[in-house]
Order: sequence, then C-alpha cells, then structure tokens
Amino acid sequence: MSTRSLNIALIGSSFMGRTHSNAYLKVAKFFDLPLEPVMHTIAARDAEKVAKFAKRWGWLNNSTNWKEVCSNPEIDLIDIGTPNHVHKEMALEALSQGKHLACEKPLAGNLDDAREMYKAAKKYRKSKTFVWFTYRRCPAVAFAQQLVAQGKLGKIYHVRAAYLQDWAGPDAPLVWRFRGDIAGSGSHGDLGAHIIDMARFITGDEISEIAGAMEHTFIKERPIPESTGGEISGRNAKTSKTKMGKSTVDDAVMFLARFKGGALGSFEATRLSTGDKNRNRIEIHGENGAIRFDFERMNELQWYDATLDGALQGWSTINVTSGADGHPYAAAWWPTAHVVGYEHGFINMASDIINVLGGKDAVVPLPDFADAYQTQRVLQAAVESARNRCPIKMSQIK
Ligand code: SOE
Repeated sequence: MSTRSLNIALIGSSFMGRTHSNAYLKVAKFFDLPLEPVMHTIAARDAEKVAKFAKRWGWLNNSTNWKEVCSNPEIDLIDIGTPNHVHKEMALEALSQGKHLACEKPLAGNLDDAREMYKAAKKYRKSKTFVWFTYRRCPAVAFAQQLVAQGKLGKIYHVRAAYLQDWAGPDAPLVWRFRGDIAGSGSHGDLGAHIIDMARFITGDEISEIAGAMEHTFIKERPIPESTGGEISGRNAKTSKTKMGKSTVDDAVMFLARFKGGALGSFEATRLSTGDKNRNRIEIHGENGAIRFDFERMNELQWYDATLDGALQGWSTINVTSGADGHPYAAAWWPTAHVVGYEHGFINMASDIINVLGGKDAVVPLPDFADAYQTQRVLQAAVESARNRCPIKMSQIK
C-alpha cells in the first residue's frame, strides 16, 4: 500500500527557510515515516528569488502570494518561517483554511499576538500546531529530558540557562531582529525563548514567578543595510557608513525565576557575549544528579551521578550518539560518535511532526501553540519585571 502524501507549503526563504527546506528534503531519507513529505510550495515576497530558491531546494511550486497558498486545497501543512510580526496573520489564515500548522519560534513578537494564535488553535481543533523550538531535538537535550522524566536527577534545585551570542556588535547592520515593530524584542524573544522552552521541557515544570529582571540596549544606533536581503545576507550586508537607524530592542536580558516545583533558576540571553558564537547552555542540578549542556559541544551531555559512592562521583561526558544504547534520534543517523549538527535538530523535528500527523508518537514532546504560549507568557513576565523593577507572578500574566 503506497504511503499517503503530506503536501507541505513553507512561507519564508531566508535562514529558517533554508533550515526547514533542508529538513523536508532529508527527513524521509533517514526516518521511516507514516506519511511521505512532499515539498509542494515555497512562498516568499520576491518572484525571481523564490523561483531560484524553489529550484535549488526542490520545491515543486513557488508563489509570492502566501494567502493563496493557505487556501490551496492540495496543501496539508503550512509552515511559517517568517519574521515574528507576521506569524499571527499567517497562522490565523492557515488555521481558518483547516491546515495543520508549524510556526517558527517565538510564537509571536508579543503576548497579544501569541494569545490570539493560541486561542485560534483551540478553536480549530482539527488542525494540529507545532512550534520550531528545535533545541528540544538535539539528542543531548532530548536525553536530558528523558533522564529527568525517569527521576534520575530527583528533586530539582536549580536551573541555570544562558544563550550567548556575539554577532550583534556596533557594525552589525540594522536587520529586522533589531526592529521592535518586527521582532517584538531582541535577544529576549530570539534567544531567551529557546532557553525558557528548554528549561520547561527538560524539567517538565512551569515557572511560577519572575524577579530581578534587567534588560539593556547597549548599541542604540546601527548602520542601515543597503541590501534588503534575508537574514543571512542582512547580517553581513554591505551597509552605508553614513545612514544609521535606531535599534528598538534589547541587546541583553537577564532574570531570576522560581518554578512551581520549588526550583530556583537564572536566565540570560545576549548577543554581545564576546567570544560566545552560539553558546546555548543549560545546567540542571537535582538531589540525585545534574546535567550540563552546551550547544557549542552539542553531541555531549555532562552528567553527574550523586547516587554513586562519594569516592566515585565526578562529572562524566556522555557522547549522545549511540543508537544501540537508545539515545534519542541516534539510530536514524550515524554510528556512535560520528556526531550530528545544527541542521539535525530541524530534521529530527520534521520527523516528529510527520509522525504525529500520521498518528504516531514524537520521540520527545513537541511544543504546540498552547505550550509555546506558556513560554511567551514568561517572556512577557520578564519584560514587566524589568520595566517595573518588581517581581511578577505568572498568575498576573494572562
Ligand atoms: C539568532 O541569531 C538565531 O538565528 C536564532 O534565531 C535561532 O533560533 C537559533 O537557532 C540560532 O540563532
């Protein structure tokens, strides 16, 4: 019996357009799936560029009219890979057309938009929703979640998360990520969203209170890019030395958090952590053990077993690449220690999305709009704590 097709349309052809296209192109090569992913249509603004993109990545059709794509009866899954300010409009349209929906993180640039998306997902129950918090699908992060779920760490005392990049120095052009009207926030919604999601995902707990939040914009003006290209060209775009524009987002946000289960946590997101290129790191300390993850060594999980005899206790480095030992996703890839990369988180996520749409289970929990809305509430709580210089209980954020 032939496998049913899943016709996919992707909106957006910049950085996430490339990571998602690569995921759909590769996923059926490495995973046995209940549905055959078909790269049906790519939609973007520029007709010439989107036609070239379709040819390069193997999209069967291309369009500059995303609304038309959402109403195309052939399409089963709409994937939103665009900047934050258009997530809501596109999601509401796709849901109203009865489509399943995958959306890039964060859910939206602000809480109001995120709430509308969350409520629409509840209304259109037949549509399944997903949010590309792909770090859950780094095997080492998925393995950490499994260890906590198995009780290996025991009661959790601390979560210490920091997402550190350094690409946003004074010469970085004023791309959309520095515009509050498009991105909603800077490092906070871009990087902070990831570590909030990871902390919630790995611990299986929710944050109950935020305190001591601080935000700062170090670089108030940036050179306006001459090219209006996508994010990748934008970051390295030729810029006019004279024309400057105002950055209207944070460069860095830090805050403290209390979890419902009693743990205390600290969170830091910055794009000015000189020397840290894409250092997404999280540590979780419990009564029976602890884990440390650092994306810059993404195939490894540091593990501390506090149940061993004291003389034997010490940090060990687990190479989370052993399919034979049941490491998450490892059996789909290469022999032990042949390691995977950034793009594999997206391919692993595409396999889980297709498995769930085909009635099977994801390897580890997938975030839907309701889940991602909780992360958006924490983002908002931190902003309110920073701006009002006071603790914020999550019950205050609807
Ligand atoms: C920020 O530069 C960024 O591209 C994030 O937006 C992505 O979510 C992250 O995976 C890599 O860094």
